[in-house]
This record gives sequence, C-alpha cells and structure tokens, in this order.
Amino acid sequence: QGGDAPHLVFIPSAGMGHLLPFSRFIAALASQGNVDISVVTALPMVSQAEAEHFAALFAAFPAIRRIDFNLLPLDDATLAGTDPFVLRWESLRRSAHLLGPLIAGATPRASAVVTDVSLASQVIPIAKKELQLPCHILFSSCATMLSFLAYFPTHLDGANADHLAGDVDIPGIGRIPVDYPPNVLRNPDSLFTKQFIANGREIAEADGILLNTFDALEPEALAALRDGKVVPGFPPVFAVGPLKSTSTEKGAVHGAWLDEQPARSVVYVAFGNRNAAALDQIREIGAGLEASGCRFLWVVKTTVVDREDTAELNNVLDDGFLGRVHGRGLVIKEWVDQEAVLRHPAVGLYVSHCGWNSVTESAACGVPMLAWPMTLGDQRLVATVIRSAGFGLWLEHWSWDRESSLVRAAEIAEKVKAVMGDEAISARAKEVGREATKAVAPGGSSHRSMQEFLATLK
Ligand code: BUP
Repeated sequence: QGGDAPHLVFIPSAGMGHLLPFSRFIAALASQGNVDISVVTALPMVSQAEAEHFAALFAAFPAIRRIDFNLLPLDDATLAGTDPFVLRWESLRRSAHLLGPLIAGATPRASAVVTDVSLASQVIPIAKKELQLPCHILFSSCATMLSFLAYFPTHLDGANADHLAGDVDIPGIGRIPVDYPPNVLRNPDSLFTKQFIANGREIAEADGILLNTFDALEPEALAALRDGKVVPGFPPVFAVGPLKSTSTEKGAVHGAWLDEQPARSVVYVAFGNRNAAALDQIREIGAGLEASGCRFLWVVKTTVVDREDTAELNNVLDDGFLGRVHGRGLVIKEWVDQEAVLRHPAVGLYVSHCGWNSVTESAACGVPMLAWPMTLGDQRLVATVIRSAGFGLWLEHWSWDRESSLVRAAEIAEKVKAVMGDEAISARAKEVGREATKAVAPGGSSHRSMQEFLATLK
C-alpha cells in the first residue's frame, strides 16, 4: 500500500473460534484495499488447523506482513491440566510486554491495533499508553456475551464476590440465569476466570469493538451496549457481520454426495473444533440419527486438539453403524468447509455446539438450528441468541457434562424430526438469512458499520 493508507496491526489469539473472525476480517480489509495490514503471529500454533489456516492466508495475501512473536516459556506447574487454548492465551498474556517494542518497530508506523479479547487487559494499556495508538477489540462471540463480559466486573463488585455465584442482571439486557455464562466462572481460581475478569474490567478503555454479528440478529443487546446501558461510556460497537469465509478456507464439503440428496433433507451435525464428546454420548447421537430416519452428515471429534485425534471411526461408533446408515448418512472426522456445507441446498438443519462463528454461518445461510451447547464457554449464552432470534430450538436440559445424564437416542431422534418438520422455524431461518445478506450489502447495517470503523482510522 503506502501513501496515506492506515496501517492496522492485528493480534489474534488461539483457537479456531478466535482465529477465524480475524482471518475473515483481515481478508475483507485486504480485498477492499487501501489499508496496510500486519499480523502478529505467535509460533508454533496450538493446532494443525490453525497453522494451515494462517499459512493459507499469508499465501493468498502476500502484501500482509507477518510479525513473528516469540513467546516466553510458560514454566508454571500450577497450570498443569489447563485447557491447551486457555494456556496459550496465558502464554500470550505473560509475553505481552514484548509486543510494545515489536509494534513500535513496525513500518510504516502502525495507526491502530486490533486485538483478540483474550488479551485485552494486557494489550489495551500497551497500545494506548506505551504506543499512543488507538486499540480496538475484535470480539469473537455475540453481543450478548460482550455485554456479560463488560458488565460482570461491576456485578462482582456489587456482590463483593470474585466468582459467579448467582443470576446476573445486566442493565438493558435482563436477567442471565447462573447456568448460562461460562461454567468455569464459578471457580475464582481458574485461569479463565482471572483472565475474563481482567479483560472485562479493561474493555471499556478500548477505542472500539468490532463484532461478528448484525443488527437484525441481536437488536436488543446491540442497542443496550451502544446506549451505554450495560456500561456507561462504552466504546463504539461496530457490528460488521456476518463475516464471510475466505477463499483460503479449505475443507471437505462432500458436495457430490450432498448434490444427490433432496433439498433441505440433510441434518448437518458438528460440535466444533474443541469439543470432544464422551464415547457413550457419541453412540447415543449415532443411534438417534439412525432412528430419526433423516439423512445426515456428521462430523465426529474425539479429542480436544486435532493433532492427537487418531481414533478410528469404527472404534468410536457402534458395531455395524456405518453399514446400517450407508447411503443416507455420512460420518467423517476431517476438517470440513462448514460454510460451504451449510450453504448447500440439501442441508435442512444444523445440530450444533453453538460456537458463535458456526451460528453466524448458519444464520447467514438461513439454516435452522438445534442448539446443543456446552457449559464451558460462551455456548449457552450463544444459544439464547438462536432462541430469541427464533431460527432454532434449544433444549436447556441437553447437557454435555460427563457427570450429568446422557441425552438418549430416542429424544435426539424426536427433536431432530421435530425441527426438520417445523415450518415456522424454517421460515424464520430463511428470513434471518435474508437479513444477513441485506446487512452486509451496500447500505446495510454491517456495511455502514464497517465504513464507520474505517473512518476512525483516517
Ligand atoms: Br470443526 C470445524 N470446519 O471442520 P466456532 C470448524 N470449522 O470450517 P469453536 C470448519 O471453525 P469455541 C470444521 O465453520 C467455524 O467458523 C466453523 O468456530 C469452522 O466454534 C469455526 O463455531 C469454529 O466459534 O470455538 O471452534 O468450537 O469453542 O471457541 O466456540
């Protein structure tokens, strides 16, 4: 670029759910031109999927600069057993002081920093005080979750508490039952809780928050944030979604098989990148899909980090399952091009773990959802968005906790059939899909938000 083009330095974090909005936003900016882009890259990446994904992005956009970031070793025995992605966030956070000099040395001089929310409390002061640069957050979840994150410290201060212990009343949003936010927040000693509170305290100091959502999907939460009801004086919120997947995103689609299936007849079942299910629950899901009589495309995952996933499908599923469903059900383990799958006219339902990116993809493609969130992260709060927007069903008692009871095959079959046959949900999903398309088209709410964000860089 050069000349007067602003130079944005992006600081993504770990986990595909966090990386994808970055690469999609970066690709959108790079394609429209007139912005210089650098990406801080912490190496090595945690998962194979991440490593391949970023290599493809840099290959597709050679003008994007890569700023290698060598993390300090994380020698801390107290962290043994921590989720590998949360551990990586901690590693980034503890090395964050090295970012100041790295970004200061960037040429041309950086005009603004865009960081992942998991690093907010470390990076905002570095960008603003040390580097005198505006600092934006690219938030990887929904506006509802952003409201919770931003308000939670105020709630704790009022309750004189250091962890989640009851319902949380968010001004402008309403009452959030205690079992909706990330379950781990009940533990004051968990690393995630400490990071979450620190980031929540700092986030209002950011210069802007970029969100992969759109006005018609979360009207109340966006209005509450923008009106300063959640946190007075909250920074501008730019809802720029749904962010489009990029040409660099590769994966299986099984298009030939999908092409042979009738319109809206296939149930797509996938529980995200980091949600390994227990074997007995996997078998109930299989039996449920079989009993539903529906066609299905099911992505099975048995480990948290993909490099370690060596289990053979035959050992995971019931004896004879693959033979019995042959032709009407596909069971795969590989990385799929999820948006291409959801966009296929044969797909009529997405049974999902409710990762936010996945929900925005389903919304964009007008595909109804059967929400089956975990209690670990933002997924139950995300499920509330599907419910309020009306394009899916969430059965709150469906759990993934190893200690709670299994969701049995018969109930899975019944609900899959029910949502597949629900015309109101299907019509609403199509409407949400149309609203998504309108939002990103010229003159749409997300398109305008993007222009407003770019105007702040001038
Ligand atoms: Br798995 C898988 N192909 O095979 P979320 C995921 N994805 O394209 P997550 C694929 O990864 P958290 C696959 O489309 C979505 O954009 C999917 O992000 C894509 O959930 C992304 O949905 C996954 O936000 O993250 O990764 O479980 O647990 O943080 O919600």
